This record gives sequence, structure tokens and C-alpha cells, in this order.
Amino acid sequence: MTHMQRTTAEWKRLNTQHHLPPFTDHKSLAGEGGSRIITKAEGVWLWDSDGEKMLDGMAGLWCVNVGYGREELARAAYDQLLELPFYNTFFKTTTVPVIELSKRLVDLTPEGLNHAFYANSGSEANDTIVRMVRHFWNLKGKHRKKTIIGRKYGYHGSTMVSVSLCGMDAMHGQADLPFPGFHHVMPPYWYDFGGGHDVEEFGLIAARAIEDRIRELGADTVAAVIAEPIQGAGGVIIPPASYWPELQRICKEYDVLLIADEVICGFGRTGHWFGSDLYGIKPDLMTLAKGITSGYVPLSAVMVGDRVAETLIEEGGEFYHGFTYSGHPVAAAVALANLDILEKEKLVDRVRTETGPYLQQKMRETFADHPLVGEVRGVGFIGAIELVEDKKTRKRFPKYGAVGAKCRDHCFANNLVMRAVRDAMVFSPPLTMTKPEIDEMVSRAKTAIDATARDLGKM
Ligand code: PXG
Repeated sequence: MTHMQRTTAEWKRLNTQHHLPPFTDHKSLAGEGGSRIITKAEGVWLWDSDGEKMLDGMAGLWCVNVGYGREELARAAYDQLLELPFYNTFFKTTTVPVIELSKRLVDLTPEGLNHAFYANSGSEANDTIVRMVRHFWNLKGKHRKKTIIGRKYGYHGSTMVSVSLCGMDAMHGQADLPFPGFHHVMPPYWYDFGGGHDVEEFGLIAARAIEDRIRELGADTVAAVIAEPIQGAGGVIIPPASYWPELQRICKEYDVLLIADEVICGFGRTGHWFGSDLYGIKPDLMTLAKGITSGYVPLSAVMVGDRVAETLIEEGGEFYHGFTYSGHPVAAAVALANLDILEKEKLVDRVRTETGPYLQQKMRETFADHPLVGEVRGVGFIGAIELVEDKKTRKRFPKYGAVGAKCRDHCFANNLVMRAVRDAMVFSPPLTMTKPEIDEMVSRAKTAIDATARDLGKM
């Protein structure tokens, strides 16, 4: 293949000339010499076009749960591509992998979620949910129930509607969003919003911020609340134990649907199959993507609870919604093989009882007394390390985010992939990561955080 024989320098030049990558400052990236080119991967390791080997502490983009290089997934795709590469699920047809996957997902997800609707990304799944929620309340004759409440730093996708669900000011600013009817309140983020409150007391305050907004708007106008069990892209915000029970109480009391966005938390990330299992959440609707196929091919699903599903089915007639690739048979076949691996290798149990506690303990031990680290938090295979100016007072550095970016560069230079969210270093490795690989990840993170501390004259 001639296109595989270019030099790294040529690829970088072509990439800069012709590719607009997502969430990228194109001009400054070009100034820095362009993107790193990832060429292959195996297990928890990535290689770039210079032959450098990197440890992937992010499982790609929070998604490669079973690790790279799984032949079973490649084979499932190959076999399905030969057998039936595509057929649609519109107009009274369906395919076997889609039927089988629906049954598997219903069995795995919390009780009461008995139907799956498919799309190709978390964003599309969340758009789908907004359409379903509006249709549902219209069918119920509650035409004023339209508003959806999310949280600041919530991430739900990048399409116009899913950005409206997000609590990300920078994203809103560039597109005159959110659309009317999308509100955002304080997240359960004690470190930044907790002030002098005790953590559990603050959990109640954060949940009641949603109640206050519902009352202000009028419960007859509020359709749903959307929330990630643990906010991922917003900085791995672990809610206090008091938060979810109170939020569920509120949704019930004001008859507001609860949407659990499990795009990151789902499929074992927390050591439970879903974040909803960890927190005892009983959502009306659930968003699934990423780990559903471990990122090998695009797929997302909306799990629809009985209350909404029965109304849509019994009273809704045709739902005028769907994508060409809703229920793509190849994606469904890969998802089934991915679930087989998660189950056969007991990866979720392993993360809950063994490797997750080991990782969390190791991170805490290593950084508890570090001059730059204010807090290490996490559960299972997701977590964050807060970099702060003052550990005692939780004081931030003056330019919030700059130290995180600096630390991320040190990670990268040290062949460790970790994301910086503002000044929180976040990790979310493949669920297959072993104890020696965890040791290696923590050791590389320490090298990078030490280097950052030295840059700041703190070590
Ligand atoms: N919900 C959640 C909770 C997500 O994390 C989406 C929805 C949207 O999924 P799609 O497949 O449309 O991207 C996500 C995606 C980051 C980062 O930098 C996180 C995501 C996507 C891109 C970057 O942390 N999460």
C-alpha cells in the first residue's frame, strides 16, 4: 500500500494541510509540529509512527474496555461482514445480531429497561432521547413539559442538541447554544463548589439545586433531568453518596424523567456493569456507547424504561426517527463478542474486587503527600488527580487549566496518555490492565507530576 510508505514528516504535513481534527486548536497544533500519529496497538499499549511505545491510561477515549488487539472482535466483524454486511432495521425488517444484542442489553441493564433503540454515537443517542422525551410528554397531554435540566461540566455530546444538554460554556459560546429549554445547575463537585460544607451535606445541596430549578421553572414545564452517574469528561466528578438518592427522590416527587448517561460509566468502568448499579439509580432512559463495542466500531443505544416504552408503543404510532445505521449488524456482532469477553474474563468483577481497588490505592498512596496534589478520587478504573496551588485551602492556580495542560505535556513526553480536564489529571485505562501495568502507569504519572511541580518551583 503506497500510502503506508510515507515518512512521518509527510504524514504530519498532510494531516495539517487537509484534516481538521475535533476539539483541536488547529493553528497552534500546526505551530507545534502537528499531531502524533498512532499506528498500532496491543493490550494497553500504543505505538506511534516513530516507533515510540506509549501506555494508554485513557482506553482510547474512555472506550477500549477490553483492550486493543482482540482477535475475537476482529473475527466477529469479519464473519458478519461476509454473512450480511448491512441491512437496515426500518420498515418491518431486522437482523439477528440486533435481536440478540437487544436481549443481552435488557438482561444486563437495571430492571425496568426492556427496550433498546440504536444509533452510532453517544451524541445521536442523546438526541434520540430528547426526541423520545418530548414525544412521550406530548402523548401524555403534558405539552408544557419540555425543559431538560443538566449539570455544569456535564458532557453529553457534540451535536446541536447534545451540546445543549452539556454544561460546557465554551462549547455553547461558539454556536449560540444552548437551545431554549435546556438548563444547567451546579454539579456535585465538592472540590470546587463545596465551600466549607461537609461532603455529604454538600451532596444534598447539589441535588437540591436541581429541585430549586424545577420549582423556579414550574414542575409542569420540566420534562427530564440528564446526568452521568460519574461526570467523566467534566473532570471525573465523583458524587457524594448522598447525591443520587436525593436526586432520585426529586425526580419522582416532581414527575420528571431521569436520564442516566452511561456512555463512560457503562460496561464495567466503575467495577459495576453500569454506574447506575454502583449508585442504585433506576433511570427512565439510559444512554450507552463507547464500551458497548470497546470502541472497535461505532455503536450506541438508548435503553428505554417501561413507562416511556409502553406509552410510545401503545399510544405513539410510528416514531418518525432513526438513522441508516440504527442497529448496524456488524456493530451489533462486535458488541456481542465484546460482551462475551467482558463476561468470560470476568473483567467487571476483576475491576471491582481486585485491580480497581489496587489502582485506586496505589494512586492515593503515591500522591497523598505530593505538594501539587489536592485530592485523588475515583472508583474502579476511573479517577482524577487534582493539581492545586494550596492543598489545605483547595486554592486553584491563577490560570485554571494551564497547569493541567503542562502536566499533560509531561505525560505525553513520558509516553503516558492521560487527559487533563482543567487542572485535574484524569485516568480511565482498559479494564484488562494488570497490576504490573498499573504500577507502570502510576510511576509514569508520578514522573510527569513531579516534573510539573519542578516547573512551578514546588519541588
Ligand atoms: N455522553 C457522555 C457521558 C460522553 O462522555 C458522549 C455522551 C458523546 O458520545 P459521542 O460518541 O457522540 O462522542 C460522551 C463522549 C474527552 C471526550 O475529551 C469525551 C467524550 C467524547 C470526546 C472527548 O474527555 N465523551
